Amino acid sequence: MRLMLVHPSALMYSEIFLRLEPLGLERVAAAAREAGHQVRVVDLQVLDRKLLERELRSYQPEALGISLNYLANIPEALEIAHSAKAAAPGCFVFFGGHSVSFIGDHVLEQAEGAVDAIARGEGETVIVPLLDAVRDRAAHTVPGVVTADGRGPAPKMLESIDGPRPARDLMRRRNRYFIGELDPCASIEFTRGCPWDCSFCSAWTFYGRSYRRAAPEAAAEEMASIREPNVFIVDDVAFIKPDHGHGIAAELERRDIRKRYYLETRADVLLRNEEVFERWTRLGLKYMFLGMEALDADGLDQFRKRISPDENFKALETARRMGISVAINLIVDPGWDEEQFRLVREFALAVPEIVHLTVMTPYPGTEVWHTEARQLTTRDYRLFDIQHAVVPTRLPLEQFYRELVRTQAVINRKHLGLRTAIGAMRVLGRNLAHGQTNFARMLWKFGRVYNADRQFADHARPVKYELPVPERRGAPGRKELFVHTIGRSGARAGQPGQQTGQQAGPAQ
Ligand code: B12
Ligand code: SF4
Repeated sequence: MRLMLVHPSALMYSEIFLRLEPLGLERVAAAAREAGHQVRVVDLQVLDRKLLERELRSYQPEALGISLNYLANIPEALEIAHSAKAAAPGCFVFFGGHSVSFIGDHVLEQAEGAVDAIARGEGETVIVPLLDAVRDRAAHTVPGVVTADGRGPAPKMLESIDGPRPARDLMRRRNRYFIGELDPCASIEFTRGCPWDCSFCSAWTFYGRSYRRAAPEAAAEEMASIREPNVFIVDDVAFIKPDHGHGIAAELERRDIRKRYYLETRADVLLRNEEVFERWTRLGLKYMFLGMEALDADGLDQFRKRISPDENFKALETARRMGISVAINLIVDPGWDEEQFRLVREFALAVPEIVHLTVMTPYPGTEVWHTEARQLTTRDYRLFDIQHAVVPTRLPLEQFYRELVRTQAVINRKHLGLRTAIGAMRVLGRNLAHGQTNFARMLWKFGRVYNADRQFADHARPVKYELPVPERRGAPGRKELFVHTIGRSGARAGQPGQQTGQQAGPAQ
């Protein structure tokens, strides 16, 4: 079958720091291709919409799948679905990915016939049975699939995440993927799932609290096949299990692979597994993102981070000692007043790390979606990008954005101070010499993107598509939130106290 897979545009507020290859979509593409289908991928983060429209007409896909990891992309995906139906009559249109898996029925209804199915859960297991079923008009019988005619059984999980290897060769303009000065940058996955259960996050609910690891040899083989000199490790929490981190490191050392790496992890994992991270600095680990979320114990408890401020600060010292550059995330509560913003500015100026701010946002699939007592002030999908306030702010909304942008600007100025600017110029020179312009554009775009008036004005745009109304009813049972429940051998659900223990699957 002629299959086209599309990733929507990048979200404006993140594009300035990064733009990365859509690894999930590449794996779906690989699974379909391995089964003999003809596959074309269009990533709108790096290709323009006109090209997509042209290719819909010339390629005439028999099936079109759109990746929806992000709620904010849903309106764009619905528009594409409508134009695909017009440009390629008879084309079977389906959506898949993280966010849409939690609200499949609602999105199907909104599409008014332009979307034939939503594929919930992991894409590698659903894509081939779905394409086979399209021919027999039996999509509604496939595990994980929701259609207007009914829904199939629960989605299936992969036995092992070792394959299929992402179809990176199908991506065009790969040189446009970057994160900060890691330009160009590829992505790789070593583990899938997260055993913690933070109240604002859906990473754990999607995978039913399971956690799987790639075999070290398979991970190293994949790394060896990556051409880019920089790699983003997409795991939710990197190197939870020290033996796994060491195992991959040993395989990379054996193959003499050196790249520059960026990863995300937790402070307690870093403190517990210092030697692993130390070994990875020798392999090229340069940047690390730590989701600190809050500076005080109350805030951390509220998010159920299961960590103390003390551990967070110790982890920063450890990373500094290892020479790793750290970005810290803090969650801004819409209830903040000027004083709380001031305290964060003070903190951001006092530490050498880059402080990144995200606004507390209840999402479908998270616990806070059900427990947040404050009413949503908007259900416009486009504002659910954790850079907008979607529950009432204590400060008038416009002033809230001024404080937010002012705080981001202070942080930005700190990092573009004279010393940093000289460092940046060096990197810039190196990248430009290799024809890489992403990092240069990022430095230039900051002021245009982070703009309080613009953020405030985003709330006044006409709204065509809205999120469902949250069902407010106190903390739901955990399994009610899960997309995948553990119905396969291997991955199993974790317990809060055993974050490091639930390794499973054939990869061990
Ligand atoms: C890596 C990552 C990123 C990367 C790469 C994103 C990219 N271009 O793909 C970067 C750093 C760029 C990123 C940025 C952001 N991210 Co992010 N990200 C992740 C993370 C940690 C892993 C995603 C991943 O690559 N997994 C590995 C691959 C193999 O899995 P996958 O992408 O999920 O794909 C599988 C399925 O979803 C499905 N699938 C995917 N696409 C399709 C398509 C079809 C047709 C089908 C059938 C199936 C299918 O099959 C795939 C294989 O099993 C997830 C958390 C998570 N664990 O899912 C958050 C997550 C998706 N991100 C999130 C957020 C909030 C953001 C930001 C908005 C944060 C910000 N403000 O800076 C930005 C927005 C980026 C943008 N769109 O422009 C939220 C999503 C919230 C929401 N409900 O919308 C998540 C869930 C994290 C969280 N804690 O809540 N992110
Ligand atoms: S540790 Fe990170 S990925 Fe895991 S549930 Fe908490 S915020 Fe989500």
